[in-house]
Amino acid sequence: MKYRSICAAVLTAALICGCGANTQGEESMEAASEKTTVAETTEMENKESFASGIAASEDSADSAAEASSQEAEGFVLNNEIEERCPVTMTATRGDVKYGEFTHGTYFSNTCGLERGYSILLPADYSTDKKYPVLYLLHGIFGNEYSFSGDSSNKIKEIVGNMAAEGAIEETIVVCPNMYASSDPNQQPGFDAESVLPYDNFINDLVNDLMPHIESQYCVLTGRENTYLAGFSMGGRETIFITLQRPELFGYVCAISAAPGIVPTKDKFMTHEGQISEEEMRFAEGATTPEVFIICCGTRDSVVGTYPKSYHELLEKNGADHIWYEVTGADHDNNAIKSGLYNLFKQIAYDKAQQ
Ligand code: FER
Repeated sequence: MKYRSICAAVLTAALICGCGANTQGEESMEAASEKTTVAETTEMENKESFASGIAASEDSADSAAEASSQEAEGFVLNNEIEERCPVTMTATRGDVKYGEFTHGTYFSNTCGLERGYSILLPADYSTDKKYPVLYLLHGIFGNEYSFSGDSSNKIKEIVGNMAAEGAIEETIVVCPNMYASSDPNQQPGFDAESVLPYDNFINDLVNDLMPHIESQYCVLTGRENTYLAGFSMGGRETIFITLQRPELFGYVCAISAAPGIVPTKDKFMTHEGQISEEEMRFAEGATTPEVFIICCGTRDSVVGTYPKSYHELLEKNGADHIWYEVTGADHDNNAIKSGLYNLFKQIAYDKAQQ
């Protein structure tokens, strides 16, 4: 199924969602920054929070009120975006066996180094079966442990519960280290040179990591079985990689994508841009993803309205995608849980139509 720039009709709070949309640019980023001084200072002091979506406001949305407002029955197969990942999908269920993260390494010809990744294999992973794979990209200052080391993102539960319900196939999740530098001492930061290894990750992923995963694990190959998602810096690279290599990834979700795909200046740095605004499109005649989601919290204190601006550029340039906002979510796990849930839900729906 293909979508033409769907501004998703969300199940809840569509009106609030519209009001929450800020105008793009320095001014709105600054305004957001003033409003969230305390939270933001905490964010800046804790680099890990950038990488994995841990934010001060995180627990607010998992309130009892929210839980009780959610439908008690299980997963309903349709193609509607649900702003919040249902608590039934993040819950640890007694009758479900969840996978565990392990760590592996591969030699990256791109970087000339041995590099690490975390991998979530289904609980009953068997070499007699083959599984689809999600490549999940962390935020700035992160590494291959950013997602696996944060149990509050509920990745294991969301994948495990949706597979247990029969909505999706059991799926392998690979969390790479996205900082693809050939200098083991290079450090990420908010300047052009320090960001370059993130933009180099496309080469490491396509030429080194994907062949490694496909040769070492029982994975289904091809775009219909290869998914890509990322948070913040990982969301930015998710969009960039998808536009460059749309034939490789059938199902994609960019969560709270960071600025810098196209030229801009935000409160952190000036971005030369990976591509021009005109290039924010799929090449003529390209095979494009079946599902391409771009989403962000309405209260994102780090990337502000940049994800919305990506949606607007893609729409202007005729690139199919789904855009939605997560009401009240900051730069945090609420956005991550929502994005991952909706990605899997769209995969479930799309595959059920085939
Ligand atoms: C920026 C703003 C946000 C930026 C990166 C981020 C490289 C990433 C944030 C994150 O990953 O959480 O200007 O420039």
